[in-house]
Amino acid sequence: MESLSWAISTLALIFATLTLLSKLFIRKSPKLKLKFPPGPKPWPIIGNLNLIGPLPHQSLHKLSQTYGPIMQLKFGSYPVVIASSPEIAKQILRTHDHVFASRPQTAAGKYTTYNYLNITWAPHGPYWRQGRKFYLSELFNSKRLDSFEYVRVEENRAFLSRLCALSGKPVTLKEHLSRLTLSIISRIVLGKKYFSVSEFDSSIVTLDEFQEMLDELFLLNGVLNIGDWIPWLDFLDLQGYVKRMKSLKEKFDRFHDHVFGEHRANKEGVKEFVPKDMVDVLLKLADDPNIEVKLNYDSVKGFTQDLIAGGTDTSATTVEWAMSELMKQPHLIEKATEELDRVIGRERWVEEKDIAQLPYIDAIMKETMRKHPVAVMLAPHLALEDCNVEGYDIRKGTRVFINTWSIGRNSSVWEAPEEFKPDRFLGKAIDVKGHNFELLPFGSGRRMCPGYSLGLKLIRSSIANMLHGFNWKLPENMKPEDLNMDEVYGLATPRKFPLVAIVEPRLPIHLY
Ligand code: HEM
Ligand SMILES: *[C@@H]1O[C@H](CO)[C@@H](O)[C@H](O)[C@H]1NC(C)=O
Ligand SMILES: CC(=O)N[C@H]1CO[C@H](CO)[C@@H](O)[C@@H]1O
Repeated sequence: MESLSWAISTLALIFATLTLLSKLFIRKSPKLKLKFPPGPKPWPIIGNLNLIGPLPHQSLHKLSQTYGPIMQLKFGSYPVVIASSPEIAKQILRTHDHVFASRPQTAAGKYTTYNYLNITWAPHGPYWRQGRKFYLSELFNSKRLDSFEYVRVEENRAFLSRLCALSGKPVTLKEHLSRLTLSIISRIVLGKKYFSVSEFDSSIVTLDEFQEMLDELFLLNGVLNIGDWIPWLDFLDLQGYVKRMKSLKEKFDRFHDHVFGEHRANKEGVKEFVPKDMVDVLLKLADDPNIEVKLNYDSVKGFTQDLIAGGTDTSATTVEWAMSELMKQPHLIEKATEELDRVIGRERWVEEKDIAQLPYIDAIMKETMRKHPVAVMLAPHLALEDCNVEGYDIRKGTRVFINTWSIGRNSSVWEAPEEFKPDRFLGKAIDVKGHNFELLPFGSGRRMCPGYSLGLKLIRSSIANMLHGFNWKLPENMKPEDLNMDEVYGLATPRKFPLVAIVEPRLPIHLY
């Protein structure tokens, strides 16, 4: 301890001397005066990282109360701009969309996503543009999504039966929701589940192992890795994240090689091969000599991984938040089931085509996305050139975050923002598709989530059927006010304490 504080005071002394000397001897070169967004004064080396707690979006939310809806901080060596009002978000994601369409290159992008060969972390350019086009035209077109409706129906039924089998006992909902979304996404993307749930069937991974890989992927993509912000410390890998990223990449490599091997084998010798899942589509594109930017094997891995990672945790986390908020206010569940009984009746499950007739379910989903956007600050954007936003200069290379969590809690934007009130959306034309900048769960503009329509389908039908199929109770001697709503930060921001609930079937038992 002694020697540490001695070292620090020596460093401080040297630093003070150097600053003084530089003030005396280095004359500032005459420069055009730039006006940066307001923000706290940065320290050397760490910048403002000392102000960022374990929940960065909340720390930044508090800072925005002092510095306003557009502020500039320094994370290590890099300037970072935080937008926290709908007006500034619109400036960045619509007015100057083309300027902010890139992503910073982080260790997570480099190690966990095949050297940025994927879409989420790909910089703006022909590769990304083409990838985005594949996503929208080949993978997420409504015909293809509709063709997978049977997968969503089958997996939802299996999920509801598993819950029913556990009625009367406390269940950790998130485990079941993750298995549901992972099963659906795996079947749509990979053609089958590729993970085993019992020790008797042999698959390349077990469900638990696969879930662990995905949790690790999410964690490592959300962490503040020091080397990304203070490059000359990168080689030390102080937090050990880079080591974990490399080991995770090896696991995913083995998984993808196995999956692609099977897909190639199924295709072997088949004339007029018809793609059955998204990996088939991607491998077909990779074999196509006529496309603008050639896709290689690694790119297909990157795409596949993006699809699996982007789709599973996001949807499961949102549904867990929705159920938690509802269980805090049981009268909201009554209102939802009244609608379900009236529109659907008790003799069948809710189908995707019914959703348009269920405005209250839709309102519950939107209210959940307002209060608990899973990507609290979207994914980082990067300024490709100098730009002026609302009179402030933002330099090329600045990283930009849109704090949607903060926008959702701003009382000038939302009445009583702390309250969970789905009714606020009834009869309002606010959507979640990037047109209303006060509600941006999927972002907006060129970098907006390409999987939003699938995400919405997954979330709406699971919320609707969970409410339709079961009565929901908290475990014995737990009251709604005891339900803790703390968050943990990551690429998705889930509950700190998983929701545990007790279900009882509400529909005739032959339906389960
Ligand atoms: C509740 C569900 C979901 C939410 C809340 C969500 C949210 C988001 C957000 C906020 C972004 C970043 C937008 C930005 O940077 O401005 C994003 C990007 C992305 N999402 Fe989603 N997402 C969801 C579901 C999905 C699904 C189902 C998939 C695919 C199967 C998916 C794939 C992606 C991909 C590939 C990107 C990167 C796009 C790019 O950089 O161009 N997401 N998502
Ligand atoms: C809240 O929203 C209003 C209206 O968009 C905006 O002017 C204000 O700066 C926001 N507050 C913060 C703390 O960002
Ligand atoms: C960073 C980046 O965009 N890297 C590569 C993405 O993939 C294409 C095609 O493989 C490369 O040309 C890019 O350099």
